[in-house]
Amino acid sequence: MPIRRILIANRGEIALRIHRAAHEMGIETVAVHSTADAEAMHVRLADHAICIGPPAAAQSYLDVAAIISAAEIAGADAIHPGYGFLSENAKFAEIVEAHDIAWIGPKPEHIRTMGDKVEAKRTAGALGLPLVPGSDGAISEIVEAKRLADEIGYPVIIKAASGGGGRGMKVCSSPDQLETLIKQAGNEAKSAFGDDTVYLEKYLGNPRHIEFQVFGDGEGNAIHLGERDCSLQRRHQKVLEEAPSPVLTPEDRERMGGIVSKAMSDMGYRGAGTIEFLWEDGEFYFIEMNTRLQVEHPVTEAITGVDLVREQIRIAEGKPLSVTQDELEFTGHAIECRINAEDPWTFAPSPGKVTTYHAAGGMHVRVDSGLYAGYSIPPYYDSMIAKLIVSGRTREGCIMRLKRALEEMVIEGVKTSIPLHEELLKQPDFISGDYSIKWLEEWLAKREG
Ligand code: MV4
Repeated sequence: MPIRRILIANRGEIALRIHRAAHEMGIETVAVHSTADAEAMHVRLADHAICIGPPAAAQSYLDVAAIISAAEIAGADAIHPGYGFLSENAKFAEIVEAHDIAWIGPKPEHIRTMGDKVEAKRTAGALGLPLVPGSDGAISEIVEAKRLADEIGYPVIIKAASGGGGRGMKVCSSPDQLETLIKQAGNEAKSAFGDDTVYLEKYLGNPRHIEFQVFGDGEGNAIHLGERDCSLQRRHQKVLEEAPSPVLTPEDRERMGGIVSKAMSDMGYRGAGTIEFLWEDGEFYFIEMNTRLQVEHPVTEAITGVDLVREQIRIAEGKPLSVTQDELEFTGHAIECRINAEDPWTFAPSPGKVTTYHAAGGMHVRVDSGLYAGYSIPPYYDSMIAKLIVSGRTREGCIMRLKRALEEMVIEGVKTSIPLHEELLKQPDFISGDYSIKWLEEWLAKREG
């Protein structure tokens, strides 16, 4: 069924990103917004706008009844959830579909499976993805956990089944701490997620975070769009992402890409997904799957030429994938810098009025942002205010262009992470591509000291 009017259940740059894809397809858009976002760019550009509540996300962007009502009132025939908020809420996806509104996202059952990290791992294993050695499912008995940890060797990591994104993890380096840490992890998981289920894995000391972008049509056809290296993170927040990963060969990509697309084909996956791996000593280990579009999707768009949001919308319309694996080519290199309204060194949030705004431009430079001069960044939401995505034929050329583009960006009135990115690009370890998930925090600690 062709889609005619999409309700965008999100805000900021991703709401704008979805609006742009929709308009390029001749589809109308409906923005929903909190009272704090009345002056936001996504509200200004959309064909229709509905205020759905007060600033607190729980009473606006997370309010299922308010969003469904807005869709009915506006006559939207589809909902795109963006990332965050309700994007990985299986119940919401079911409610949308029960209202005969097209859900621009994966099948609810797949969202649910991947949201439970124990179920996700079991499913991934059954589909042939390589796993981190660890417990086969949840830990039920301490003695069992002890035996397993002895077998795989310390250190081990205890993770919450409902966690994800690094929340509720405990590293354990000796048998005498194991029982305490399992109980602690269980208690913390119970109060944070209402679920005390935990599982155990071998702790990888110095891995990279490499994720594969996948797409399925829900009928057994699936492709991969290569990987992104997202190892540069601080407190589980990605800072800079690149594609391809500096450490993979085309053969590695083809081999892992083949494995992930076969897995998605076998499960009948629909829409966009990201399969996250830790990569250490040349081996991949599945950790989680995200059943949504990701913040860093533009680096994949830059090296493949595929509009991922357009692809999501086409699939929700019941159309086939617009490219075959054989037609896909990975060309050049792309890097994304996340620009946050925060102090570049203390990371303290810096909301407020943007007095001057000038976006970088030029060849192979893309800025995804809802900023404009005079806009007031509200204090209630995520601090990411812009993404700068630069591409080039080589990684070296891409880094040079990124430096130039960062020089051009002007955001005044609030503090931003631009100076952090400028310093980061000068670091020899970044330039050589020699960094793991630990590198950024170690570098920041050294700068302070
Ligand atoms: C791990 C790990 C080491 N060993 N699992 C953090 C977020 C969640 N997605 C999984 N995470 C990790 N799982 C094992 N067996 C280290 C991390 C981790 C991490 C992973 C990706 C990117 C940044 C990270 C920062 C700290 C820890």
